Amino acid sequence: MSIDADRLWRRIEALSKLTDPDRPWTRRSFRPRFLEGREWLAAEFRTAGLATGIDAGGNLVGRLAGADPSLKPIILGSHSDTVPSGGRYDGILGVLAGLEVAQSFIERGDRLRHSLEIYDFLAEEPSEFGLSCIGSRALAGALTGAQLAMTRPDGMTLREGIAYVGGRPDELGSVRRGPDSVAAYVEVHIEQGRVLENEGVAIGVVTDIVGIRRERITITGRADHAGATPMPLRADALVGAAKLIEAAYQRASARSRDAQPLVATVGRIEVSPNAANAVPGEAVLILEARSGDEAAVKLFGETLVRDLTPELAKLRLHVASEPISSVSPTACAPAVRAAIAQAAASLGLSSREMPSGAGHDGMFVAAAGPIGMIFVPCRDGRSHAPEEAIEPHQAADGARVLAETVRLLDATLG
Ligand code: HGY
Ligand code: MN
Ligand code: MN
Repeated sequence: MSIDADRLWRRIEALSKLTDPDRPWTRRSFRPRFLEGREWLAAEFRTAGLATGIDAGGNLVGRLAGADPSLKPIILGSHSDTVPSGGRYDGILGVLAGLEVAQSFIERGDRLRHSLEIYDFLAEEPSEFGLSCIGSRALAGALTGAQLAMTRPDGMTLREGIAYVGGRPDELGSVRRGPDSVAAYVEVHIEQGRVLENEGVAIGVVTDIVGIRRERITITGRADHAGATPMPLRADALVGAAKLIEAAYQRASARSRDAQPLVATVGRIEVSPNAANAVPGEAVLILEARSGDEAAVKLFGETLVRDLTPELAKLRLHVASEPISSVSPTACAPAVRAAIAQAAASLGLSSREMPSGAGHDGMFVAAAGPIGMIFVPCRDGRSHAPEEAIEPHQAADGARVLAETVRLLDATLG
């Protein structure tokens, strides 16, 4: 099953040019640049011969009808939105590899039994509304009214955001795929870590996706004059935040050799008044914990805040936490894993099983059917950074394994 590796790489390069020029590579969901990327993608989907449209959840979907309409679809895809100053391949590779596979089947005249659907899922990265995986949550029927009412700093609600990208938030029921309604979902993604590159292995067969919990922690002190306020009288919220961040770092580091390590990150913090000559009165940070150990993820933030509260109280600080999102660890299906491993072997590519420390849309698509993920190495494991890089042959390897996996699943699945 051949694919056109040059066309795949040309498309990756072309999409990466649609970026905020001052922050390569940036295409934030629900922003004009994202819509530019969507317009380009939809045109490529149509050129490839796919019946293309935006579903009510704001996902771009290209569909190739199968020979047996009674069968459930095989879904491919990923996401085209990025983190700020992110990479050119995180998500983009999966959407364009899916497109390449579909187009290759069409050009070869290979009629699959199952229909093939290629998704660009809306807003897989944490959006300005605070929530990630918007489009795949919609597919799983997992978007709540409270989430649709979430706002971003300019006041737009997520409901309005979905409409802005062409979705129909009042018709989300039409997007939902019930349990066992999808034959299989397979996503190609860069590893975003160093294992494959360090071991010189071409393909990662993902076993499971870690659980992820995000919460907003607000530390409240008192804004004061930075010069006239003696140290013993201060209630400096940023000092409290620093203690909490350090404790989170130490506690997670102590677990880095566990069978199921836990990682914790505070990647986002807002300080007010945020002035060089004012004692910070408030610090709002987003704490994220991830692990294959669901209980550990659930408890991490809770115990951290509980344990730090007395120490922060001595600094005249109050600390409160509110949950933002929580996703359980997600297993990849043995049948899909086996097909990926068989596909890699038939192409003479080395492979190894491995967990995903990154989150993906498959966490939600799993509600509708069996999922699998194909990892390819990325240079020095870098991702969510402009340095993110892969080689053309690695993109081609991922697409070839995807094509062969689709062929195997199409032949074996009911
Ligand atoms: O955050 C993640 O793990 C993914 O890259 N969105
Ligand atoms: Mn990402
Ligand atoms: Mn991604």
